[in-house]
Amino acid sequence: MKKIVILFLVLICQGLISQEKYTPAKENLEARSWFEDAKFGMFIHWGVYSLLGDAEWVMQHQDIPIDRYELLPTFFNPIDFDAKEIVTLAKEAGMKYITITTKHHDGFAMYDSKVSDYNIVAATPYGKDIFRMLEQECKKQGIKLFAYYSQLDWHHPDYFPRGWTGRKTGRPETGNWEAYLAYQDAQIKELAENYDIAGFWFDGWWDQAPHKTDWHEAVEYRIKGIDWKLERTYKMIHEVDPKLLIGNNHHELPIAGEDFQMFERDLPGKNTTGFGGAEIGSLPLETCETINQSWGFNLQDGKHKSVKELVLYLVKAAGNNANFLLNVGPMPNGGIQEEHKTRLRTVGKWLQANGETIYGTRQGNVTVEEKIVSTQKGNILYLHILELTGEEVRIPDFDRKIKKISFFTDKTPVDFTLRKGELKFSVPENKREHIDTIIEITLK
Ligand code: FHN
Repeated sequence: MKKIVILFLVLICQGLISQEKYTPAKENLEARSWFEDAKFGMFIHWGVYSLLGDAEWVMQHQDIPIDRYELLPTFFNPIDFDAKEIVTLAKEAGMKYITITTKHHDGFAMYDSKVSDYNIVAATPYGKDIFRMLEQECKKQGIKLFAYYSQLDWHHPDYFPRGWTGRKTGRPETGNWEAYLAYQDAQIKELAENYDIAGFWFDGWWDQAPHKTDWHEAVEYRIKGIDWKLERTYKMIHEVDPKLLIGNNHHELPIAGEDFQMFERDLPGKNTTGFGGAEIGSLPLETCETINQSWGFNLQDGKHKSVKELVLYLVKAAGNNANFLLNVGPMPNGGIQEEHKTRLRTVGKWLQANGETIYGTRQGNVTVEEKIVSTQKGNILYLHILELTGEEVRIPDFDRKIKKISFFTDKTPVDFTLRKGELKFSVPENKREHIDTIIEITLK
């Protein structure tokens, strides 16, 4: 009992148990349904860390102190960055939105921040606002733009008490947490006010969460009063613009003020990463993944996923009611690796042919392990057969009434039986698709 009370107090301190009610505005609800229809977005992790070719955690992984890390902006000059090319690539891939790091854990802003000079315009020889360029290009090409913002900050002196990362970056031994929150909120406010964005993708909350292996210390730690005041931040954002969608990668159930729930490197509810497994709430869902193994540019990482793996992830995400946010980490010159470009374009070709079974759908109610997932739009149910052993497909507990069934690709009819709740049909060799054999079921 005592443990439960402590946990409750801790969750209140962390702002994870909602104390206020949040009623989303009409335009917010409309934005949510746009989001759920969109299904596929491009995640971009880009910052001065790309110069070191060791991904976005390099400051922590190489224990780089702030005064050395601050040299990076002085020679960050991504002359090949081309907003038009990136947005065009996203469109070719069939993506409907882009979410880019406006500030990652290193604290460096990739937009023209008036709150701090530690940003791409004021502190680099490049001197241009890549976020603004993307915003304008997105508008031209009809793509929405989201701002990733890391609440965790390895650079700011007032980020104190420290969390469990960035302990060796040389921040002072004291600090004013409220001052840090004021700084953070001022940056978030300028992003909300000055850029035409669709919403925020927050990250880093977990830095102040209990260390997974040291629960007791962590409880004390939280009770000492580390409070992100998330609801205050969310309220401020929705006051600027009620339609802005807010998601926070805290790996917990959403709290009041949030508009979508995200999962990282896992389908909703799964926990292959060790930090997933959050309960699935009632908000729109999204899951994100990398093309190779890294978010930020990593020179040594050549383990690129195949087109098949990427499409399967997208289809499974849709079958689990989630959008898929697929990451690229631009190189220090602003360009995107060839291997990623070709994969994205090929995924886009698959979507050109099969997008009808993905965009604008919601999860169908049929799944068979991870071998078959389903999506649904109106009275059309799409069965995505992702793994087939033998010709025969049997689906138990099928409780819908069927008008007709056909192969999605060529609309030829499928012979089937539906007896005692078991749907049975065959997929001959010549009808099998390499990635996903789609069966279109018109329901009565
Ligand atoms: O630490 C970050 C990581 O660098 C990356 O931004 C991912 C994206 O989901 N989120 C954090 C880890 O949860």
